[in-house]
Amino acid sequence: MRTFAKLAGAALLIAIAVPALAQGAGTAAITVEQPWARATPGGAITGAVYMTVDNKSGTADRLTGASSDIAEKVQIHEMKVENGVMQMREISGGLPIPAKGSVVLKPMSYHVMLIGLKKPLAAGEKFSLTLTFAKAGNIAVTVPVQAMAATPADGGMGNMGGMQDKKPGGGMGNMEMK
Ligand SMILES: [Cu+2]
Repeated sequence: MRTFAKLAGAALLIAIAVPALAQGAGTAAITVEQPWARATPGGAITGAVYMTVDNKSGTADRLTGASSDIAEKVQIHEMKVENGVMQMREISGGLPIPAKGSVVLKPMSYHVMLIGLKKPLAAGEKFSLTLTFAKAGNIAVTVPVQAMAATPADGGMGNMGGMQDKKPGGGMGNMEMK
């Protein structure tokens, strides 16, 4: 029994400590935990931000929008398979955050879309993002940028650039012997 009591005590401590460690932000009702963005390749004009939104209140809320100095426009997006093709689009009416529940924004799922990036997102940098909730109002979060390898979803993107290196007329095939 003593071991169990110890474990329960430890679990309680972790539960208390985690919100403080996770760079959370927000009101008593809504907290935003572990926000992060994926680094973007040079020239990219869009980026995505992920996080966990926790609602401790007994009232449902909605994430209706966001803004940031680093992008011209910020939208709340979802990914959906339509006609066998994965597509993303803005969630009309905002992303519902259930009462006493949480919603995870993650790659291939809900995300905050940065449109018109003013500069690429570089790993190790941070930027601020203001989230707007229907009931909780504005919540500002600091978003750390993680390396592109954070998820394998982008694997293969690098190949596309390489294919355009073959200029017509360039290369050995053009050398003619006279
Ligand atoms: Cu998107």
